[in-house]
Amino acid sequence: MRVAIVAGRFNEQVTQPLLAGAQATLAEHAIDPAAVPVVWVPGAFEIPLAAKRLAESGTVDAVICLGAVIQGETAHFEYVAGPCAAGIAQAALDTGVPIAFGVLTTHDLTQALDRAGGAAGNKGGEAARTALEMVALLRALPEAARRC
Ligand code: INI
Repeated sequence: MRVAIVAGRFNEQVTQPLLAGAQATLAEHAIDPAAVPVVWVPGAFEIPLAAKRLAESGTVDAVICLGAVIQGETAHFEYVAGPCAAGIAQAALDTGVPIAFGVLTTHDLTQALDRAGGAAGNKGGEAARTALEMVALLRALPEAARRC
């Protein structure tokens, strides 16, 4: 299983623990995190393009995207979070490669930290699990369809 991670540097105090969560989950599934490339981009807005490049490179079975978009006092949040989510979904559909959405969109930093290894778990780990599940699912689909 060849996996790559794209992570946003913006709100790095959140994205670093998301990355640790994703790497821990990969290790639990016998994937050596040291062999998994981590591509850092400036912020969540840049994640879809990097994820798409990786997905279309033919070198990975799945991409895990990690970011943290935290609502501020301006509308910037909406202009970053929406395109990030839509871009990741589009990249997966365009390439046929599973791209997991481990990008937090929260009202404040506390909510984000809660979901990056705090009280509400680690969404980076969840995104890694999702990526692995989707790879297995897509591999099994042709056989499942033949049996229909
Ligand atoms: N990027 C984030 O990843 N999270 C944010 O909360 C955020 N806010 O709020 O501004 C953010 N902005 C930067 C953006 O992702 C781009 O890097 C920037 O606009 C340059 O294209």
